[in-house]
Amino acid sequence: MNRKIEEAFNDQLNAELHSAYLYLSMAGHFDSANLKGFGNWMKVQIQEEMLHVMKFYDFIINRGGNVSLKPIGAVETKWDTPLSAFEATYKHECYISGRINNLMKLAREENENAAIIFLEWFVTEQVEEEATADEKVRELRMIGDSGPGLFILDRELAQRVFTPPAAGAGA
Ligand code: OFO
Repeated sequence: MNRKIEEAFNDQLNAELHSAYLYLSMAGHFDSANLKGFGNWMKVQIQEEMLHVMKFYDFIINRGGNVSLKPIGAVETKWDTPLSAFEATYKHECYISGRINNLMKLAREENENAAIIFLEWFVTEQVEEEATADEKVRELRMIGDSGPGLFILDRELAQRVFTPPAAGAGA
């Protein structure tokens, strides 16, 4: 496997684990505040992130590389409001999108076609990741300080379920 790609993909695997860790922290924050719907939304997000982790894992292995795990960076544990947590989520997803774009740039420079095709799935996925978080930010801004509004949104977020991609999609 191209060594630069191997190293960069291992770093991204770590970043995806870090994302899961961040959302686990947010899930705990919401669940202990009795906002179980918000907690559920974050738990589904963890599953999304673990899917991303395993996609990088499989690609590295399939290309004959080595998976090398590094420590996962610390994450925040408290947010002042649900809005601030979702603003942080949106910001984080924009950061991850930037990382994916950098990986794409590297793959093009290294003329690694398999990596380019693999990363295309992530480019599309990040559009959805950003949009989903931004939608919640906008809803929470609309709700403002409304307790009933928060209650209704919490019920709605309790309905979120993890939907794995169809077999073969982006594999
Ligand atoms: Fe893996 O997309 Fe979010 O972080």
